Amino acid sequence: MAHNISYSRRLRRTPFTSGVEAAGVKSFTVYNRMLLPTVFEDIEFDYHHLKSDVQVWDVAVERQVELIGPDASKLMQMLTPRDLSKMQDDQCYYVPIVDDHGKMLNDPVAIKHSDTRWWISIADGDLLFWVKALALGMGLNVSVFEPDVSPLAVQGPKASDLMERVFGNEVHDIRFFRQKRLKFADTTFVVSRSGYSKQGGFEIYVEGSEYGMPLWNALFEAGGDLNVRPGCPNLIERIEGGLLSYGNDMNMENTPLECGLGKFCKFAEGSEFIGKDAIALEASHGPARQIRAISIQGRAIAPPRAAWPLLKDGERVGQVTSAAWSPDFATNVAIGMVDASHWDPGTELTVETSRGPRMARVEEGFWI
Ligand code: THG
Repeated sequence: MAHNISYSRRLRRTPFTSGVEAAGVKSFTVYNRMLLPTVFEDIEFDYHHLKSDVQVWDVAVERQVELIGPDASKLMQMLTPRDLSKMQDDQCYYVPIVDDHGKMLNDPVAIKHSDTRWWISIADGDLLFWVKALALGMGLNVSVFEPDVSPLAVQGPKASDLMERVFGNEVHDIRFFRQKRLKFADTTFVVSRSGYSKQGGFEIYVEGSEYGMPLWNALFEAGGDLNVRPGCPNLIERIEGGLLSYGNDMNMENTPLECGLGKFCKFAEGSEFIGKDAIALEASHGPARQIRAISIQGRAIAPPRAAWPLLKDGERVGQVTSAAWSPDFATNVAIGMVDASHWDPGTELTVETSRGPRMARVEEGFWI
C-alpha cells in the first residue's frame, strides 16, 4: 500500500527541503505540520551509515517557541516540573511539559540564552498555543512566538570532524547539552551538542531560512571524504537507544513518571509550576505503568501503524508503540508501556501485532 501525499502551503517545506529532495529522499512523515524525512536509502542502510560515519539531518520540524521579555524565565519554569533554578545561560535541558493534571503535553529541549530569552525546541504538538495562553492568562511581560529558526542536526561518530571543518576548533569546547554561538558566513548560529540519536553529534539552530541551503551545501562540500550522507532520525537506532517519540510512545494520557522521566521532575520545595500537585501525588505512590524496552521474538516485523496490545493469559497488560528489526542485536527491538504488575525484566508476554501474535519479553534496559 503506497499512496502519494498532496502538498499545499499548510504542509510546510523547510529551508533544507530542496536539498533533501535533490539527495533522493524516499519518504517523509508530517511533524508539526512540516515535512520530516524518514528514509533515504532504506532504513537499514541509513541505520548502519549513521552508526559508522556522519549524517546531516533536516530536523527543522523541531520548531522553536521563543520566549522573550522580563518574565521569560518565570514562564519557562511554570511550564515544566524540571527545576531550572541552576541552569546556566549556555545549557539545554530535556524538559517534560505537563498540564494541570500532570499529563504530558510535549517533551521538548529548552535552550536558555539568558534570563530574558529562551527557545523551546518542541516535539510534535501545538505547544505554542499553550504557552501563549499561559502568558496571557498570567498577565506576564513576555512575548511568545515561533521564530524563523530551523535546526539542522549533524549526527554520527564522525560528527565532530565534519563540524570542525565548517565551524572551526571551537566545536570541541561544546559539552553535552551545552550551546555556543559560532560563526557561519556573515552571521552566527547557536550550535549545541545534542540530537535525536545515541551516536553523538550537534544541532545547528539556523536563524534565517536564507542560510539553510548554503549551510547544507557547506556541510556536504566539507565532508566528501568523511562519507557524509543525508539522514534523518532513524527508527531502529532510536528504539535501541530508548529515545521516546511524543504522539507514538506517549501522549496526553501519560505522565512523566510513566514515561520514565521522573529524574526530570525533581523540583525544589518552593517552586511553582503547572501540575505540581498531580506530579507530587503520583511520585508518592509511583506510576501505574511505565515505558519499557521490549524484545519481540521471531523474524523481522513491519513497524506498527497503531499501538499493539500486550497480553498475559488473554488479558491486556500494556501496549507496544514502536518496533523494528535490529540488525546489530538480531532481534526485534520495541518500546512499550507496561502495567506495574507485568513490568519486571524477564516477564514473557504476547504482543498482538497487525499480522498476528508474537512472543515478547520485558528487557532490563534499552540496547545501549
Ligand atoms: N533536539 C531538539 N529538539 C527536539 C528533539 C531533539 N525536539 C523534538 C524531540 N527531539 C524532543 N524529544 C527528545 C527526546 C530525547 C532527547 C531529546 C529530545 C534526548 N534525550 C537524551 C537521552 O534520553 O539519552 C538525553 C536526555 C538528557 O540527559 O538530558 O536527547 O532531539 N533540539
